[in-house]
Amino acid sequence: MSNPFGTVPAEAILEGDATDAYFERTRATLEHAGKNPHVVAEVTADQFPTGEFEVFTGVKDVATLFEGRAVDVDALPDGQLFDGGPVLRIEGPYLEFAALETSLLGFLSQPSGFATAALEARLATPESLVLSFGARHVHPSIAATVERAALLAGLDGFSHVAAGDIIGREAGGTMPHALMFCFGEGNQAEAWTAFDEAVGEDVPRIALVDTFWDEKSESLLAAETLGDDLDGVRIDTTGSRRGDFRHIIREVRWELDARGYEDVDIFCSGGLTPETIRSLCDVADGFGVGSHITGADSVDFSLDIVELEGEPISKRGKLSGVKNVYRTPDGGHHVTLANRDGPTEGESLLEPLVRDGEIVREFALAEATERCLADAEAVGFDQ
Ligand code: PCP
Repeated sequence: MSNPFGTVPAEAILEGDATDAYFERTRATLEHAGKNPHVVAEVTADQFPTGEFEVFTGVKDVATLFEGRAVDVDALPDGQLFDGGPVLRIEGPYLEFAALETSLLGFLSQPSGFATAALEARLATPESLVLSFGARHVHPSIAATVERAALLAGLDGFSHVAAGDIIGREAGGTMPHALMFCFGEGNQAEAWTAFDEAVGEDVPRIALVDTFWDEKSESLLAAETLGDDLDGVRIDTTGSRRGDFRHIIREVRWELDARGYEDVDIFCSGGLTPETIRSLCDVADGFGVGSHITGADSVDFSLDIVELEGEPISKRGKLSGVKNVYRTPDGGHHVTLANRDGPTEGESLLEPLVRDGEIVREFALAEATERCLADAEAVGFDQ
């Protein structure tokens, strides 16, 4: 299949060609020496619990990567939080998976970063509508990865259409500034009326009200134009014009209320962070969040061999031996050697993912979201 955008095709990932060159040298060297040791390797970000929790996701893609490989893989459940110790464990002949390390870590690192940032936005305002608007900031080939991570962390919706097809949820959205430009300054009412006439009834009537005039004027015009049909206004005031954004929103609310438009909601977008969301959530009804999620740091996962032919081994600074991780009722995350007892009442978190090349887990997004939000509460996820 042609690949006009220069992205690495799925076939190359599955075949292990999406790898770092030194793994190819490793294969050549081990084959030359007649070695292919039986190992256990673990993926970790931090060895010991740090108290700084992050969301684990990307595991569905990892399962696909390992399907058909003669290895066993255990991993945290999708959406589980962690702050140290292994999140994933592989056991088998090293050459069965050596070349997969690069893709394996990539499948986990970036989505886990997206989901952690999305959880921060979610918990900044648990009761408000929060939507993922950031697909435009990433390569389109990973838009569904962004949107799935956002939903996993409990966001209410997302904007990217093709991502929706992949995830099985419909994308949401109303109008960009481009639509307003096409009608021109002074013709905002015409634009909103045409929108109201053109789009399906299931699409909320949210008028974009910061394009040409001040937010108060355009909001009142939208309310007068669409009347009871208007569900809300969106304010995306650019940073250079923002001044006191909270004051602008309160002023719009006041003026809408003063004219009887109490049912018109106010939505905000543009450069929002958990901090700004927290500062606005008592005056705005919903938020579109993009760059806070898409600009999240990837989780710094690495893969290390911890057991060689049944004997513990490790690089300096890493912990040898096969480990288990546990969640205790007080929200603790505990790391122990797998051949020792875990903490009293500890729930063991690593679960079978692949057994001798067969995927032995199902991946339901709703279940992962429920787990993520419950675990965030259990561990006291600190934004
Ligand atoms: C919104 C905003 C940001 C987009 C969404 C993502 O776009 O202006 O560019 O939010 P972020 O700042 O959190 O990443 P629209 O107002 O829909 O964009 P446009 O001006 O292109 O119409």
